[in-house]
Amino acid sequence: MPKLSAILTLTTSLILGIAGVWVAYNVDMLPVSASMNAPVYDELYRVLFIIGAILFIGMTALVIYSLIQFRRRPGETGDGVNLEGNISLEIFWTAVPAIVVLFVGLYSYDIYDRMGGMQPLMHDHSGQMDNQAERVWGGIGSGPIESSSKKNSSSLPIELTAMQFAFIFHYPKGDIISGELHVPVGREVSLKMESKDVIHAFWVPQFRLKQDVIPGQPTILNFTPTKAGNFPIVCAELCGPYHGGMRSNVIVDEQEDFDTWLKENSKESI
Ligand SMILES: [Cu+2]
Repeated sequence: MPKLSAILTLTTSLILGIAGVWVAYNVDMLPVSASMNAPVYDELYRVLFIIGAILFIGMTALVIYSLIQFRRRPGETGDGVNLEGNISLEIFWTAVPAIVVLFVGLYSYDIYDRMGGMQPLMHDHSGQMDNQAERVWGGIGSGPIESSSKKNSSSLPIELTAMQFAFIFHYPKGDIISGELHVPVGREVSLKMESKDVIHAFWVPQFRLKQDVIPGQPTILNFTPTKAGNFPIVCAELCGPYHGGMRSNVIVDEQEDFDTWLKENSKESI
């Protein structure tokens, strides 16, 4: 016959687990997901939310229970019970957080890798461009525009210059300069980013993407938008007194609308 306390612990854990999962699947605090990268990020977020919800509900319930159960009763004036410690309890509450933190660490690494975070941003240690960067960016800036458009690449190359306090986008194809980022839906964009002054950060919450923009060291950020719409670009690095106003927009268009925009703004067509 199992002890009553064991049954109680098991039942409480089960209820807590179910409550945690329910909260994580029913409380939606994230903005719409608009890039191929977003579902991967959201998966990690959900797992962290489950763990957080279990801890929050469990601890709050325990605090409320203790407040009521162990309150001072009328007439009680003595000290509390003298507790000497409990070795197995110490081991248990050290091991459980250790396992949870280790799991979260390894799982986050896996998610970051699946999001492409472990690929070199542009150059490897010897200063060479990695294959993908070379494929997209190899011919740009060093030759006529035709040579880049002929390259067998499906990525759309766009250059981003960040400065206090603006984002400027340059499209090598068509030589377009824009204060807003226009991209077609469903096509990979390769953003080559460099800062003119201090460190800024390119952040689009709906894409679940945030990447530092660094002076003197170009970084490449690849992403594929999956939803047409207008999303904010926010500078996420405190970069000076007007950092809070350093914002822009990314306009994700259907392919035809994007082609029209490209044609209307292209210097080559004039
Ligand atoms: Cu900034």
